Amino acid sequence: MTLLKITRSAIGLCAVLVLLLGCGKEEYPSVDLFTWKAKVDVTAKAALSVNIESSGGASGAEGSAKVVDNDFNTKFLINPFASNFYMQLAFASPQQVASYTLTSGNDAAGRDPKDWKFSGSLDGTTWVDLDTRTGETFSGRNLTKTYSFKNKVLYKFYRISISAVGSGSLFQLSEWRLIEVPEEQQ
Ligand SMILES: [Ca+2]
Repeated sequence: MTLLKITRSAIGLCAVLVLLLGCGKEEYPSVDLFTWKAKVDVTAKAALSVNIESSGGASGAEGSAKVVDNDFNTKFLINPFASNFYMQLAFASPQQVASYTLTSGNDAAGRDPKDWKFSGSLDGTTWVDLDTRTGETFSGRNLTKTYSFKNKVLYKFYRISISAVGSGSLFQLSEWRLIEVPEEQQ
Protein backbone atom coordinates (compact mmCIF):
# COMPACT_ATOMS: atom_id res chain seq x y z
CA MET A 1 0.00 0.00 0.00
CA THR A 2 1.42 3.33 -0.99
CA LEU A 3 1.59 6.34 1.25
CA LEU A 4 -1.11 8.02 -0.89
CA LYS A 5 -3.49 5.11 -0.38
CA ILE A 6 -2.85 5.13 3.39
CA THR A 7 -3.59 8.87 3.52
CA ARG A 8 -6.77 8.45 1.48
CA SER A 9 -7.90 5.62 3.76
CA ALA A 10 -7.26 7.72 6.88
CA ILE A 11 -9.22 10.66 5.48
CA GLY A 12 -12.05 8.34 4.52
CA LEU A 13 -12.10 6.72 7.97
CA CYS A 14 -12.20 10.11 9.67
CA ALA A 15 -15.05 11.20 7.39
CA VAL A 16 -17.02 8.12 8.40
CA LEU A 17 -16.29 8.79 12.09
CA VAL A 18 -17.44 12.42 11.72
CA LEU A 19 -20.75 11.20 10.25
CA LEU A 20 -21.27 8.46 12.84
CA LEU A 21 -20.01 10.18 16.01
CA GLY A 22 -20.35 13.86 15.25
CA CYS A 23 -16.59 14.14 15.50
CA GLY A 24 -15.48 17.76 15.81
CA LYS A 25 -18.98 19.10 16.54
CA GLU A 26 -19.36 21.01 19.79
CA GLU A 27 -22.48 20.33 21.79
CA TYR A 28 -23.65 21.88 25.06
CA PRO A 29 -26.21 20.53 27.53
CA SER A 30 -29.58 22.28 27.49
CA VAL A 31 -29.50 22.75 31.28
CA ASP A 32 -26.98 24.70 33.32
CA LEU A 33 -25.30 21.68 34.85
CA PHE A 34 -22.43 23.73 36.17
CA THR A 35 -24.30 26.79 37.43
CA TRP A 36 -24.35 27.02 41.21
CA LYS A 37 -26.69 29.61 42.65
CA ALA A 38 -26.72 30.31 46.35
CA LYS A 39 -27.33 33.01 48.93
CA VAL A 40 -24.27 35.21 49.31
CA ASP A 41 -23.25 37.60 52.10
CA VAL A 42 -22.42 40.80 50.20
CA THR A 43 -21.86 43.10 53.19
CA ALA A 44 -18.12 43.40 52.64
CA LYS A 45 -18.70 44.96 49.19
CA ALA A 46 -20.45 47.98 50.71
CA ALA A 47 -19.41 51.07 52.69
CA LEU A 48 -21.19 51.78 55.98
CA SER A 49 -22.41 55.16 57.17
CA VAL A 50 -24.63 56.08 60.13
CA ASN A 51 -26.38 59.28 61.17
CA ILE A 52 -25.58 58.81 64.87
CA GLU A 53 -22.06 57.63 65.71
CA SER A 54 -20.61 56.09 68.85
CA SER A 55 -18.94 58.64 71.16
CA GLY A 56 -15.54 57.08 70.42
CA GLY A 57 -15.88 57.45 66.65
CA ALA A 58 -16.52 54.94 63.85
CA SER A 59 -13.30 53.00 64.51
CA GLY A 60 -13.57 53.19 68.32
CA ALA A 61 -14.09 50.23 70.65
CA GLU A 62 -17.88 50.35 70.09
CA GLY A 63 -17.89 52.36 66.85
CA SER A 64 -20.11 51.74 63.84
CA ALA A 65 -17.38 49.74 62.04
CA LYS A 66 -18.00 46.99 64.58
CA VAL A 67 -21.48 46.32 63.20
CA VAL A 68 -20.12 45.09 59.85
CA ASP A 69 -16.81 43.48 60.89
CA ASN A 70 -18.29 39.95 60.69
CA ASP A 71 -17.42 39.38 64.35
CA PHE A 72 -20.34 38.64 66.65
CA ASN A 73 -18.19 39.46 69.69
CA THR A 74 -17.82 43.14 68.76
CA LYS A 75 -20.70 45.61 68.80
CA PHE A 76 -21.76 49.10 67.77
CA LEU A 77 -23.27 51.19 70.57
CA ILE A 78 -24.79 54.67 70.59
CA ASN A 79 -25.76 56.74 73.60
CA PRO A 80 -28.23 58.27 73.41
CA PHE A 81 -30.36 56.56 70.77
CA ALA A 82 -32.80 58.72 68.76
CA SER A 83 -35.84 57.58 66.77
CA ASN A 84 -34.45 59.02 63.50
CA PHE A 85 -31.40 56.72 63.71
CA TYR A 86 -30.33 54.82 60.61
CA MET A 87 -27.43 52.75 59.26
CA GLN A 88 -26.71 52.69 55.53
CA LEU A 89 -24.66 50.44 53.26
CA ALA A 90 -23.64 51.87 49.88
CA PHE A 91 -22.43 49.61 47.06
CA ALA A 92 -20.05 50.73 44.31
CA SER A 93 -22.24 48.86 41.80
CA PRO A 94 -26.00 48.16 42.14
CA GLN A 95 -26.56 45.04 44.19
CA GLN A 96 -29.58 42.80 44.74
CA VAL A 97 -30.41 42.08 48.37
CA ALA A 98 -33.44 40.12 49.59
CA SER A 99 -32.42 39.19 53.13
CA TYR A 100 -30.53 40.66 56.06
CA THR A 101 -29.46 39.49 59.47
CA LEU A 102 -29.24 41.30 62.80
CA THR A 103 -27.18 39.96 65.71
CA SER A 104 -28.02 41.20 69.20
CA GLY A 105 -25.38 42.57 71.57
CA ASN A 106 -23.66 40.65 74.35
CA ASP A 107 -25.71 42.24 77.16
CA ALA A 108 -28.66 44.54 78.00
CA ALA A 109 -31.61 43.32 75.89
CA GLY A 110 -33.24 46.74 76.24
CA ARG A 111 -30.69 48.11 73.75
CA ASP A 112 -31.83 45.71 71.00
CA PRO A 113 -33.65 47.18 67.98
CA LYS A 114 -37.44 46.74 68.26
CA ASP A 115 -39.09 48.70 65.42
CA TRP A 116 -37.47 49.37 62.04
CA LYS A 117 -37.85 49.52 58.30
CA PHE A 118 -35.38 48.30 55.70
CA SER A 119 -35.24 50.32 52.48
CA GLY A 120 -33.45 50.37 49.14
CA SER A 121 -32.49 53.29 46.91
CA LEU A 122 -31.02 53.76 43.45
CA ASP A 123 -29.78 57.30 44.08
CA GLY A 124 -29.54 57.72 47.87
CA THR A 125 -32.46 60.17 47.79
CA THR A 126 -35.62 58.26 46.88
CA TRP A 127 -36.22 55.23 49.07
CA VAL A 128 -38.38 52.13 48.60
CA ASP A 129 -39.46 50.28 51.74
CA LEU A 130 -38.65 46.58 51.37
CA ASP A 131 -39.30 45.22 54.87
CA THR A 132 -40.95 46.65 58.00
CA ARG A 133 -40.84 45.11 61.49
CA THR A 134 -42.43 46.17 64.75
CA GLY A 135 -42.25 44.73 68.25
CA GLU A 136 -39.25 42.52 67.50
CA THR A 137 -37.38 40.91 70.39
CA PHE A 138 -34.15 38.92 70.63
CA SER A 139 -34.48 35.96 72.99
CA GLY A 140 -30.73 35.62 73.53
CA ARG A 141 -27.44 37.52 73.54
CA ASN A 142 -25.31 37.47 70.39
CA LEU A 143 -28.37 35.94 68.74
CA THR A 144 -28.69 36.25 64.95
CA LYS A 145 -32.14 36.71 63.39
CA THR A 146 -32.71 36.59 59.63
CA TYR A 147 -35.30 38.73 57.84
CA SER A 148 -36.23 37.95 54.23
CA PHE A 149 -38.46 39.51 51.56
CA LYS A 150 -38.91 39.49 47.79
CA ASN A 151 -36.73 41.87 45.80
CA LYS A 152 -35.51 41.61 42.22
CA VAL A 153 -34.20 45.17 41.96
CA LEU A 154 -30.50 45.97 42.17
CA TYR A 155 -30.24 48.96 44.51
CA LYS A 156 -27.07 50.89 45.17
CA PHE A 157 -28.03 51.86 48.72
CA TYR A 158 -29.68 49.93 51.55
CA ARG A 159 -30.72 51.52 54.81
CA ILE A 160 -32.16 50.23 58.08
CA SER A 161 -34.03 52.95 59.96
CA ILE A 162 -34.48 51.95 63.59
CA SER A 163 -37.24 53.94 65.30
CA ALA A 164 -37.38 52.13 68.64
CA VAL A 165 -35.27 49.99 70.98
CA GLY A 166 -36.47 47.54 73.61
CA SER A 167 -36.23 50.02 76.47
CA GLY A 168 -34.01 52.79 77.77
CA SER A 169 -31.96 55.29 75.77
CA LEU A 170 -29.12 53.18 74.33
CA PHE A 171 -28.88 51.19 71.10
CA GLN A 172 -26.44 48.38 70.37
CA LEU A 173 -26.02 45.71 67.73
CA SER A 174 -23.25 43.16 67.18
CA GLU A 175 -23.74 42.65 63.45
CA TRP A 176 -25.81 43.70 60.42
CA ARG A 177 -25.30 41.62 57.27
CA LEU A 178 -26.86 41.92 53.80
CA ILE A 179 -27.59 38.80 51.77
CA GLU A 180 -28.01 38.42 48.00
CA VAL A 181 -30.70 35.83 47.29
CA PRO A 182 -31.28 34.16 43.88
CA GLU A 183 -34.81 34.87 42.63
CA GLU A 184 -35.84 31.22 42.74
CA GLN A 185 -34.97 31.10 46.44
CA GLN A 186 -37.00 34.17 47.44
CA1 LIG B 1 -19.39 42.88 65.08
